[in-house]
Amino acid sequence: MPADPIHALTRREWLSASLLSTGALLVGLDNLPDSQSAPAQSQRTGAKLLGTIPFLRESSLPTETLLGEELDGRLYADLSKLIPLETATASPHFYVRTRASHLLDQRKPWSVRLGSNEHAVEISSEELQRQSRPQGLHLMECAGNTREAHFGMLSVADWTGVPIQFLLDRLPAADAASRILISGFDEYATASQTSRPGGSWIFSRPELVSSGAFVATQMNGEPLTADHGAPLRLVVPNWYGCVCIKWLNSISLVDDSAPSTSHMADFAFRTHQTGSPALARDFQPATIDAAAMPIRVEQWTIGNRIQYRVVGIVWGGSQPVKQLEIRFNPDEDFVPVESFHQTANDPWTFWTHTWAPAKRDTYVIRLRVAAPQMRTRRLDMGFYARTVEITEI
Ligand SMILES: Nc1nc2c(c(=O)[nH]1)N[C@H]1C(S)=C(S)[C@@H](COP(=O)(O)O)O[C@H]1N2
Ligand SMILES: [Mo]
Repeated sequence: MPADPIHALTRREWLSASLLSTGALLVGLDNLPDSQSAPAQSQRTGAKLLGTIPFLRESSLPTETLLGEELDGRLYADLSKLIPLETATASPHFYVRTRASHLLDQRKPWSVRLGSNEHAVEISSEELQRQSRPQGLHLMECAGNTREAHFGMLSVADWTGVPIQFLLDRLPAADAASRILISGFDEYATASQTSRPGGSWIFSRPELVSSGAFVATQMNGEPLTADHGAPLRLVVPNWYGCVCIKWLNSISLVDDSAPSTSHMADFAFRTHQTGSPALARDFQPATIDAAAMPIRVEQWTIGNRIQYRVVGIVWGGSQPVKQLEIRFNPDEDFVPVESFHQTANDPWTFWTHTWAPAKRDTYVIRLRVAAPQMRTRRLDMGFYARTVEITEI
């Protein structure tokens, strides 16, 4: 029997056991060769998955359930079910922040107005469908992705759409105008308890183009759903979701002294601006810093020994993280995450860490990136720390 049986599990043994425990069996089986015969218990090492330990101090709000309507509508993804074989979130489980307005008529033809004055032109959603190409897997995270939401305002989709340059090239020229205002349909039948209507953001042209922004027509090979912005939405890889304007209906030029939109003001704090800049040009790009969190703590048994395995994700930033460190409670030291290798910062990367808690206790699990030059503002403030209570060791 190996000294550290959980660690000695092959990747496939661990995956099959995790699949069984997370109820992801059905979605996972297709991708997992001969997993039908794979046991929740490893015959080779005798390690057996008992279940997962819930995170404490979060909320009792359900995940994967549509809550509320229109501007207050939400759906929190269930990150605890993620398995490394599935890089994209199934569309019905992709988080929702703001549901479609009851005033939106999905049957009417849709177009995007390019420009704002008498020279404005319209481009139809059919034309954009025709121009659409695969844009790859990209992660989206709401800037207001909180503990309350089990940090489930974070998902990945395989997108199809049209690079933003295609639309910028068709914008009628406007004197002295240097910034780009992108807006969506935002009229609602009911008043919101939490948000102001007005999904729009102002970008500089280089920011938009260099981020790889595109107008999405499909996610995961299907047309966008109403709640995800049908028929058209903006996607800006590596920027917070608040800039990914849904129900996109207008792109226009504004001048360099254009005031910030109300939507920008609402998200100023959550996108780490200094105060709430009055002018759009004083906004820093709303990019996502490198971040990491545990998504599940698995409890295993081998013979009469209990062991734990922490499973997590890393995302955001502008380049891959080389070394990730984990700490269980402030009085312990950060140690390198045992199994972690990141080759691309978008969409997300899975990591695992075997853990033998020294005593029965409540533990706060924190991650940090071992690279002082990398900006990790949310990790630094413990934003994604998660708490578990260990009652068996
Ligand atoms: N028109 C419009 N677009 C919008 C919003 C909005 O309120 N109105 N919310 C934004 C926010 S805050 C986020 S996080 C993303 C969420 O996209 P999703 O619901 O498809 O996950 O949409 C963005 N696009
Ligand atoms: Mo958001």
